[in-house]
Amino acid sequence: MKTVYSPDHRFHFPQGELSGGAFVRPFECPERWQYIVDALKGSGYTEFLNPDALDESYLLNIHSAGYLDFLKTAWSQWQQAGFSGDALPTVFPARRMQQREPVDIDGRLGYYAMALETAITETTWKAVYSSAACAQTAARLVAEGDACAFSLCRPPGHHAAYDLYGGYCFINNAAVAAEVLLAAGKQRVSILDVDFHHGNGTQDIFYQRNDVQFLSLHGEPKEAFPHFLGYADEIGEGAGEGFNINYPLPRGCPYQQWLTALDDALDKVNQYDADALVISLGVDTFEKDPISFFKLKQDDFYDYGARIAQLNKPTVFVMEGGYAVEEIGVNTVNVLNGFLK
Ligand code: 7XA
Ligand code: ZN
Repeated sequence: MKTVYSPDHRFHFPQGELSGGAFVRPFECPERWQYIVDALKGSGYTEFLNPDALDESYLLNIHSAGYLDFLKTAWSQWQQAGFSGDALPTVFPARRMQQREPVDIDGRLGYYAMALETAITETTWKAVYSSAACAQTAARLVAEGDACAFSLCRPPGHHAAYDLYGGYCFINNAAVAAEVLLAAGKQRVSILDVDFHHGNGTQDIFYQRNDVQFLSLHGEPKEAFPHFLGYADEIGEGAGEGFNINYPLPRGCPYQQWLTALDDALDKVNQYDADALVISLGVDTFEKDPISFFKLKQDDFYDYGARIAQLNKPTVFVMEGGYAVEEIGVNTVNVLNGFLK
């Protein structure tokens, strides 16, 4: 399996994140990438490549033009407004308020944000661009005949919706991969999201479509971020009805219970007859993850990687979350090793 990665991920590293009332070092930090690379190399992976230049037309299929313009210009507008720290939203278009894009940068940040832990820095766009480019190239490899590929995306993407950023995400990398596969001739792509958090952005982007099936196993929204999406009764709309499948799972969820949901999701991918698979691979389901509440152990990652392989579909793995930093490499590589066994 080839890994597509970029050193440009380092261009995104905000000064801090608001968490539990304190401004803390971001959980989504650059060492995550290095631990994964080290674990891949330590486990015998030898094929690493940098991404092709990003074809931005893929982005316009999944994000609004206004949102993309915002991501590219937010920092300079923030700086021109006289601010020097990282750009963070402070005001949101909440219930009974207008959903119109303001001109002022404070207003624009709140208009496009779904949460305020995610800062934009001077060089964030460079990292975001490289992350999406990794997903594009990994999907190209699979579209051209590789059985599988791993896109080591950083920052992650599955919370990024049509016109919203947050949860450490800006461009939806899994959606980029799906679009590349469809453009290359695949008819039906399943995106299986095994990150602890609901992939609200991916759901949003494909909610009315039937060429992409979205399945997500995640902490139930009553208790877990992103809180406002991810319920089982969200099944898709219009042409997309029946193609969005959520598995909200309780606090303390052990592997056997998680696996029951996974097996059901794998059956549904088969019923859909997907001709390609994108895995939104977050390993924050790990029992020691500092911001999540499932109980998966290191060996469980290997086991479920092997189960995903039984689908026997061309597969693109796209990195999402995982914050038990010292174990993130082992857990990620366990999934890939299980898949390749
Ligand atoms: O999959 N998504 C993540 O791992 C990011 C979750 C962000 C949680 C922030 C809670 N304040
Ligand atoms: Zn997550």
